[in-house]
Order: sequence, then structure tokens, then C-alpha cells
Amino acid sequence: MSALRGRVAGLPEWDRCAVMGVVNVTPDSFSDGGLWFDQELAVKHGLDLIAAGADLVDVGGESTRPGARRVDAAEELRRVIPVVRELAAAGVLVSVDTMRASVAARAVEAGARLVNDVSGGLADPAMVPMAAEAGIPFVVMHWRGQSVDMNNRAIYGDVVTEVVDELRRRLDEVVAGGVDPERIIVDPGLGFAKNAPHDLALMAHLQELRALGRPLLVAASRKRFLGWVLAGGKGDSPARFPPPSTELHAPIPPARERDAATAAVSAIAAREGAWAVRVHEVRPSVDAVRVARAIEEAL
Ligand code: PMM
Repeated sequence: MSALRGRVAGLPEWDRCAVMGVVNVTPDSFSDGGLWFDQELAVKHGLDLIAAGADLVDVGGESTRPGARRVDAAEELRRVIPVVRELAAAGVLVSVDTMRASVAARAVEAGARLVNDVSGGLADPAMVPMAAEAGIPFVVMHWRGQSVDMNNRAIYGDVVTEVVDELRRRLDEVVAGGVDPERIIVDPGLGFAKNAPHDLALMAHLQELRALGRPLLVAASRKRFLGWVLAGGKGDSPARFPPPSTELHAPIPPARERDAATAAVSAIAAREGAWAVRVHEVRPSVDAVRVARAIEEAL
């Protein structure tokens, strides 16, 4: 099965697509901002996600929703480090979601075993050297710039080719910067400088992302493209920004009403050989990846 999903050196090997639960220690994330802002609640939420079947949890202190402004490093550290430390001490496999090398380094000291940088090391020039030096598994996500104006960068001729090419270039740069290729995970960055038809095209071509040769993380949870689909958006819509709302026949459901759609994506991603899915509501995706695994076994 590892041939299907690939292996990440330094992390456990699961016999199915892994499920990463999200712990956003932020007041303003798009789907759960403010819910786990208190540190004790954030730790409890992480433990609850593990009890619900998550294989690892991703702790972040900075929202990357479209339009979000950066928080300063001191505040990000204050939010993230105690939560990472407590969860790691409780035996939880912790990933840290940060674009800052200083935060990643402190999180690794506090017990994090994976660095999830949505900028793939582009936001902070110290990140790749830090990941190389620490020998820590590292997520390289497709990213075209900070969230504050990323929607303006959702311009593609052929989104699949361009995302794959840009990710390949980034992968090469990160390896040239000293990160062990066996420790790298790639991620198409759904919703980051992408509109709904772009995200759907990437989901339709996960094999081209798998062909990059590294384990694939798919983070679709509650994202805009799912709201757009649930309101009637079509997979063959022209990729314009904003997506063509004239095609919609129902109101776009709020983020918290997109968990069944998220689980559907988890099942598809797992069948396509994703290494992990990153989700807010863990249980439905755990069920989805188990079903996908059972179907694989029946092949
Ligand atoms: N999306 C968000 C945050 N972190 N990390 C990775 N690797 N990939 C993503 O697509 C991604 C991410 C968006 O915010 P959320 O925490 O509210 O889902």
C-alpha cells in the first residue's frame, strides 16, 4: 500500500490514507475561528480529534483565509507553542501549521513532528534551512503569495499543469536547500489563489499531483469550492473569479454545513492515493478513508 500513498521518512506508516485533524488557535479562521482560541479548549479539542480517530493533529495560530492579515511572531508563538507542547506530551502526533521558521523551530522543540508551511518555505527564507537542519518532515503546498490578496493571483491558463509545474519547481528548490526529499509531502493548496472550478479541476487530476512522486496531502475541509458545489456550481464551469454565481440555484451553505461534502472528498482523495486528508470534523473522514481502504482490499 505504501506504493500507492508513498512513505514519509520520520513519520509512522498507516495502512490507509491518514486523517489530520485541524486545531486552529485563532480568533478568525474561516470555518472555526474563535472556537478553540483558548489554549485549554484547543488542547481538549486536539485530544477529542484523536479520540474521534484522527491520526495526527495540525496546530495553527494564524488564519490563512482569503483576505487575512498576518499576526506577529510573538502572538503566533503565544498561541501555538503551549498547545503543541501539551498535545505532544499527551502522546499526540502533532503537526505545526506555520509560515515562520521561528515558530516552526520552537514547535519542533516543543514536540511537533511535522512542519506544515502553506507557503512551502516561500514566506520566510529561514524556513527551508530550519527544516533541513532539524531533519523534520515538511509540507510543500502550492502557494502564490499571502492570503491578503491571493484571490487576485487565481489566474491560470491550465490550472493543473501550472500547479504541478510550480510545485515541482518548489520541490526542487526545497531539496536544493537541504531538505531530505524522503521527508517532503506535497499539497495542491485548494482555495489558495484558486477559485472553485480551479479546485475541482485539481481534484479531478490528483494522479498528476501524485506523479510528482511524493506523498500527497489534500486539505479540502469546508472550503469555498464545496459551498459553491452544494449551491449548484458545476465542475465544468469556466474558471473565473469570482466563480459564476449566476449558475447557483441555492444559497451557499456556511462552512460548518460542509462536513458531509468534506467526507466525500476524503473518500475520493483516499481512493486516488492521497497520503492524508486534513479536516476539521474528523469522524466522517475517518469512516470515508476506512471505506476507501476496504474497497482497495477488495480489488
Ligand atoms: N488550508 C488551510 C490551512 N492550512 N495547510 C495545508 N497543508 N493545506 C491547506 O490547504 C491548508 C492548510 C486553510 O485554513 P483552515 O485551517 O481553516 O482549513
